[in-house]
Amino acid sequence: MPPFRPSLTLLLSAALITLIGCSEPQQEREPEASGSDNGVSDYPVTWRFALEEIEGSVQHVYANELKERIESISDGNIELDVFPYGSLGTSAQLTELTQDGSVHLAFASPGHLADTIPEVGVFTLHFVLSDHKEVNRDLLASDQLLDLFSAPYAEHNMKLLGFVPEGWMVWTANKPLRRPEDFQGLKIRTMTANLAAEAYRAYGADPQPTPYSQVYSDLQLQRIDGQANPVFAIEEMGFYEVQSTMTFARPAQFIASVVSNREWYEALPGEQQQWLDDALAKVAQQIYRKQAELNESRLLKITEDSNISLVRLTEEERERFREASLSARDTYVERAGDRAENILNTMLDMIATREQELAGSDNGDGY
Ligand code: 6CS
Repeated sequence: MPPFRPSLTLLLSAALITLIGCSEPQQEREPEASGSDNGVSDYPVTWRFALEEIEGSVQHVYANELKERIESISDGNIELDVFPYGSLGTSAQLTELTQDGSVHLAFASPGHLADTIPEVGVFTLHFVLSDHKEVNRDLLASDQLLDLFSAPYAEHNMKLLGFVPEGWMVWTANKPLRRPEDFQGLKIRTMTANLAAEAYRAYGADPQPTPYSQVYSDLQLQRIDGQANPVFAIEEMGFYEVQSTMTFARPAQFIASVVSNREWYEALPGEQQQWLDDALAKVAQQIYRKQAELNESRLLKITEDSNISLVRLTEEERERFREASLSARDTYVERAGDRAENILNTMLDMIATREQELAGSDNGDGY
């Protein structure tokens, strides 16, 4: 049994009321000061960091690493309070809490966030990223990529602090999904943003946008036929218990963004902003390896604990999905506009250029 079950509504409501009750009303509220007016801070200061995933997840590993680093760099002057999924709210609620300053830092996954910031829907498209590990790692860590997204986030009162790779999306269902035709009419759970459904609509599926906390029960009750998530999440959320097959097609990596309230970040005293930036940079260097290790060990656990079938698509099979996926790019551009088109084209150029530079080097991205 996974350590989490989805009946969270009461728990979430209570926690939200407590947290919001601590804040002033949104319209009258200044961003919470982290130091005094004269630049001298009253230490220690506590920052709240909200996660979209439960304890043991990639986001939790990231947050613990950040906590250790920030508390050490600041010599204990900053304390980071980490709130795993289930303690504050759904992804959409966490974004609201960040925008109004109730939490200082949070994860915001594009599959949910694209209803607020349509441009991030690019990360829900299939076959955009490379099969080459270094290409993806360099892309996600690049300032050029962050610059492309900083204005869209800022317009929604969020500061984009980084993109975090969490592993390839793996499809689970009660049958193998080897061809786009296998998706015909399939009720596949997607993350809640409208754009997140488009990649699967392109295969003829019947997407079912659903909050993360509801996926297990919807699979169990067969209200949905399948879902997509990285391996570590399939393990810790127990999805493998209620599905017969995992199909590995490497259509997209699960990419999360780390954000803060923009006004809060900009009002941070200089030394605190520096500590945060330094700690984020250190964690960014480690997380790619850590998520890969976590995904590998969780796959082992799934295969030890169950008889689930693992289906790995051939390159020919993947190519059929790639071709079928391309129409979703047009929908993305139509819905998200010119800035989104520029983002997609720039990313494709950056990936192609880096792939050429690394041509011939054997660096497949297993996870
Ligand atoms: O599928 C989801 O909704 C979630 N999956 C992961 C791996 N992280 C957060 C997200 O909300």
